[in-house]
Amino acid sequence: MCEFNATPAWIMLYLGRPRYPNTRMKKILLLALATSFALLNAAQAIPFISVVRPASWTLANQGQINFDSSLPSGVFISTNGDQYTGVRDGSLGLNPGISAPPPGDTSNYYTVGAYGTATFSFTSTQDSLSFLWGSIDAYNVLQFSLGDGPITTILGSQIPDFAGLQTADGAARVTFTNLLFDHVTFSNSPNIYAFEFDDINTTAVSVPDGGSTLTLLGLALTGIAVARRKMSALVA
Ligand SMILES: [Ca+2]
Ligand SMILES: [Ca+2]
Repeated sequence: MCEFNATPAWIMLYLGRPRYPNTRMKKILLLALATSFALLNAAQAIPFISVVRPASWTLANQGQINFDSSLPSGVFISTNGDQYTGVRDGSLGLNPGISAPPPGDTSNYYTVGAYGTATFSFTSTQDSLSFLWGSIDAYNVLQFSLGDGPITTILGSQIPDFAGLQTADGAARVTFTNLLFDHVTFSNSPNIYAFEFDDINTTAVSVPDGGSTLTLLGLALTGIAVARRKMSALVA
């Protein structure tokens, strides 16, 4: 298993640039910025990525979303593209130049073709995504977003131990955590074939007030208001 956590460069650059001569004011600004970053970090989804390659796969009807049975409640798929984007029977084997079933997968799997996208939407906010990604291609694109909020994009080439193979060594169960999202889009960039996957699991966030976005927004606004009050007290 490997783990990876991206570090946003912008905050490091900002922290390295003293813009205010007043040391106390600068500390408060940095504290406010760090607080905002901590709040936004959860919303913007800087995910941890774990990769597992088991010795063998058991796939038929595995996972909450497996393309062999109906979608669970609260999950919707919207797709566009040509006829090569959608569910494919793994027992048909390789579709040359179009798609390859994940190694050992003779059940239905999903493939996104050229100029295709598949968006999985959830009626509740999720905080993890796990699926069999095979074969992982450098140009496969995964986009997470929460409401109309920021989008986090992960490329196949960013997956630890990326191999670019259609063998078992090129597939993996990939799990993303440390993020919040309510829809995730699978696509390719540039627009070529193929992003194949199966056996999707997610976990839902439990939010008592029914809206994590509103909760995070409220916390962020509160943090900013506190920081502004402290700044006003300083200059008064
Ligand atoms: Ca399946
Ligand atoms: Ca592939």
